[in-house]
Amino acid sequence: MDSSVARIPCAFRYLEGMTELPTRCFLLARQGPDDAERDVEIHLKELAELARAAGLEPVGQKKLKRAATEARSFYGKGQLEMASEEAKAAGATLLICDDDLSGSQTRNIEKATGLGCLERTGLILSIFEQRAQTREARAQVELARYEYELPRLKGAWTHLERQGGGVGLRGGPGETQIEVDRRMTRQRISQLKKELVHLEQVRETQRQGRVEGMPRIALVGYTNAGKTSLLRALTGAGEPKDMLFATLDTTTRKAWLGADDETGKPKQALISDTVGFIRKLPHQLVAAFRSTLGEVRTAEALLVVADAASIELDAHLKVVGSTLREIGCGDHPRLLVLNQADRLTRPRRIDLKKKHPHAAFTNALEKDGIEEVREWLRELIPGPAKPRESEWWELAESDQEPEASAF
Ligand SMILES: Nc1nc2c(ncn2[C@@H]2O[C@H](COP(=O)(O)OP(=O)(O)OP(=O)(O)O)[C@@H](O)[C@H]2O)c(=O)[nH]1
Ligand SMILES: [Mg+2]
Repeated sequence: MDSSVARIPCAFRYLEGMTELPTRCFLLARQGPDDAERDVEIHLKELAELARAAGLEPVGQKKLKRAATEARSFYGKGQLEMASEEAKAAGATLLICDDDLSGSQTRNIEKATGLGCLERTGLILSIFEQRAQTREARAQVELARYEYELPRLKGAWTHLERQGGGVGLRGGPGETQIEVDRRMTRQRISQLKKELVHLEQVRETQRQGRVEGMPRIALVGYTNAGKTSLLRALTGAGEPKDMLFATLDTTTRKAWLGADDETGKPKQALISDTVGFIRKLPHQLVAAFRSTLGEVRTAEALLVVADAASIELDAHLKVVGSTLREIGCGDHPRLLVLNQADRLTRPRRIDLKKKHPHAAFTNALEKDGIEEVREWLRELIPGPAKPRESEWWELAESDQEPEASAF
C-alpha cells in the first residue's frame, strides 16, 4: 500500500466524515508578538512528539508570525495559503495546529486549504482514545470527547447540510438534526458521568480495603519523565516507553522499603503510576480524569518525577505545580525526583542541586539514587510527613518569586 495513504483508526466522528486519520501531517503554530521564537520551536517539537504518539508522521512545520489572530481562520488567508502549499509539497494531508481553534475556525481552515485540520486538544484526545484500556479510562476519554465535541456540533452539521444543498435554512432538516445530535450527546454525557461516579465508588471501596500502615504514594509528573520507570525501579512492575502518554491507566503496586531502623520490621508502601501531565492539558481531560486522578488526591504523599535533563525542566515543573493545584493536591507532602540524572552534565547537576536542595537525583533505569527515594518513603511510616518549605514551581503564580516568573 502507498504509505502516503496509510491510515490509522480514529474516533474523530465529526472530522469531515472521516473515520480514520491520514498518517502524514504538517505542524503549525502561531508566533505572537510576545512569543519567543525558541518557545514556539519547543512547542512545535512537543507537538511533533504528540503527533508521533498518535501514530502520525510529521513531515514539516511552520511558525506563522501574526500580531493578532483572525476570527475566521485564525492564521489568516495569506499565511494559510503559503503553509498549505508547503504542507502539500511535503506530502501531508493533515494540518496539526498548536493553537486553540474553535470548531468553525478548524472547518474554515479545512475549506481554505483542502487539507484536514486538527488542533492540539483533538490530537491529545485521539492519543487517549487509542490508548485507553480499562473500562474507567475508556469512559473518561469518551466523556472528554463528547464534552469537546458538544460546542462543535453545530458547524459540523452545517457542513453536512451544505453538501445536501440546504444552506442556512432555519428549521430545515439539518437544524433538527443538530438538535437531535446535541440531545443525544448530552444524554451520553450524563450516562457516562453516572457510570464514572459508580466506578469511583468501586475504587474508593478498594482504597478503604487497603492495608493500614502502608502509605499510598502517587507518582506524578510531566509525560515521559520516567514515572513508570521509577515504578519499575521501586516495585519491579511497569512497562516504560519512550512515548508521550504511554501510561493512561493507574497501576498500583507494593514496594518493599526495607526494615525499620529501630524495630527491624519490614516497611512497605503502595505506589500508583498515573497519567502524565502536559502543557495545556485539555481541561475536558483533566475534568474527565478526576477519578483516576483521585488516586493522586487521596495519596498520602507524592513522588514528583521530572526529566532533569530536559531543557524545559522549569516549564515542566511549572505545569506540574499548577496541574496539582488544579486537581486539589497543592498541599500534599512530596519529594521532587530529578530523574534521568545520568544525562546531566556535571555543572548542570551542581546547578540543579543548588536550585532544588531537597530533591533526589535518580537514574531509574540503573536504579541509581533509588535508595534515597526509599529512605524518604520509609520516613513516612508511621506518618504524617514532616513539614517542608515549598519551592517556587509549587506556588500559585501570584506567590512566585519574581525570578521564577521569568519562565
Ligand atoms: N537515560 C535515562 N532514561 C530514562 C530514565 N528514566 C526513564 N527513561 C526513559 O525515558 C522514557 C520514558 O520513560 P517512562 O518511564 O515510560 O516515562 P513516563 O513518565 O511513565 O511516561 P508517560 O507514561 O508516557 O507519561 C523511556 O524511554 C525510558 O527508558 C533515566 O533515569 N535515564
Ligand atoms: Mg508511564
